[in-house]
Amino acid sequence: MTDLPDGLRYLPDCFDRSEQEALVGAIREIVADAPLFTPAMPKTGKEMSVRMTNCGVLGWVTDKEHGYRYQATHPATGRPWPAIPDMLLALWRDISDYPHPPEACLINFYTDKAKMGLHQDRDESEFDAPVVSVSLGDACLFRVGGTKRGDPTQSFRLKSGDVVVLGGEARLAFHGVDRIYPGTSTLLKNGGRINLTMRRA
Ligand code: AKG
Repeated sequence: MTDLPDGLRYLPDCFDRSEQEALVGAIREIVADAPLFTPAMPKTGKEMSVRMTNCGVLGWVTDKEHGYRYQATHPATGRPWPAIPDMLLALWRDISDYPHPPEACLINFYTDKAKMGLHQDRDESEFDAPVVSVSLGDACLFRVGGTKRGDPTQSFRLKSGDVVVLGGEARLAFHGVDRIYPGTSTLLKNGGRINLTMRRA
């Protein structure tokens, strides 16, 4: 890994194995209440390869008709999102350098074949708070560039328990997930990767 963009922090091994197991337990409870759904791109309706859900007072959703947005309820159940687990709120307090708690925590589930194209997180109403992202389960190849789509990018591997912070000048950096490395973690019984992304909405 060469020079990371200013404002991007890579914090390897933030959560040890027992903490990762506790987080997975908390996520299982969230998913029981707010089931994973398949998001679809605005206008085309093309389905994304990840499945997702949320916790927090707001959740990020997308569908063909209404596009990218935050809303207070699950698109299928109509219920409010479950609360963000305390362990994640504690992480935010420790590392975000932001005085208010996150409003949203997006939960992405990647199977072996899933990926996420290069994009900016810019559906939020303010960009002064960072995006704090936790990886669990199989490792992935994470790509990050600059704030313009054509800027050079670099890729590095994220493994279970790692945290990435996109703040400051990197808050609007393009980023994505090129691939999952199957069989690189025993944390999730059936394999795959979970990404948790806390944001102010
Ligand atoms: C997003 O949800 O906006 C992401 O970029 C997720 C990145 C990841 O899975 O590490």
